[in-house]
Amino acid sequence: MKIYLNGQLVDKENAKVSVFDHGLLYGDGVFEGIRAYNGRVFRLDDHLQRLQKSAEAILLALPMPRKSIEAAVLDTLRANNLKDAYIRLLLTRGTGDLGLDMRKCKAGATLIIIADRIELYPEAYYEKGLDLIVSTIRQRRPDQLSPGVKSLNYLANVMARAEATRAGAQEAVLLSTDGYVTECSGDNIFFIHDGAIATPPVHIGLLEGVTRKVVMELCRDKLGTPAKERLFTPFELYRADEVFLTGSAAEIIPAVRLDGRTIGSGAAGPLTKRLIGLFREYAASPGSGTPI
Ligand code: PXG
Repeated sequence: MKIYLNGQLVDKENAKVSVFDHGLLYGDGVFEGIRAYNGRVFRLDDHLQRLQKSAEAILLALPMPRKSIEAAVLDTLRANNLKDAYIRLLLTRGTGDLGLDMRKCKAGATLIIIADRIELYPEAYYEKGLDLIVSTIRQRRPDQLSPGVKSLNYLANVMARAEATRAGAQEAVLLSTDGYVTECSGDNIFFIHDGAIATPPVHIGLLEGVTRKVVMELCRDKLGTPAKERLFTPFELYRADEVFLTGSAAEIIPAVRLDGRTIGSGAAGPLTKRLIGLFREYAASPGSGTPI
């Protein structure tokens, strides 16, 4: 396996970064999780735009223009002969000293691109659905580091996911400090009630998922039912007809239980199933990504 590391494709064994990299010392960096389907990198422009915004938010300059990062992603996929893949792009502050001061990271950002085979959720979950819990860990407030920044600080999300695992569930819902649903530890969330589709608004504090955006386009253009961005509490999820999560890894996946309470019929609902079909159709179409 070849890994892209600061301008070079190196063997996995040689893909090493300094222990003084602030990405390791402080989680000081940003990342993207991207998919490639059938020889095309899914919505690569959207991912690189989000990367740039995340980097700007933490005062980190891209080490090269966006077009060059795009070329590096494509090169990495070609070097590994991958047509379907999960791509992890990391941009760290780079090598500094043991202090917090980012000015000490003089060599500039570290750019890493890893392209690997995809570890898919078992197909059965797309039928039977996931179990969710409401996490005891609240979403970061928007006046802390914005949840819209896809930073390397994922410990709260990791702990929320571990909480779900301990409860026998697969994902954890993060509430805002005043109790509104924001998103999950690694996915955005939607629900359907009486034919209306809703998802939390960006301003509540969430990662603006690329899959979320595509699903909103599909709702508007293919279902003729635009998803409404609005605040809601877990109570509305309990009584929803359907709940589904979206993310680059999961795509669109139904959720059928929350804190042990059954949602809707307790299995994937009809609109969720339609959206899964529409999403897969779209992901396989030429317009959905950048050719490798
Ligand atoms: N919210 C959060 C907090 C995320 O981390 C999403 C939503 C969905 O965004 P996209 O752009 O992927 O539709 C994410 C991204 C994993 C994994 O291994 C998933 C993410 C990040 C890191 C790892 O499942 N999800």
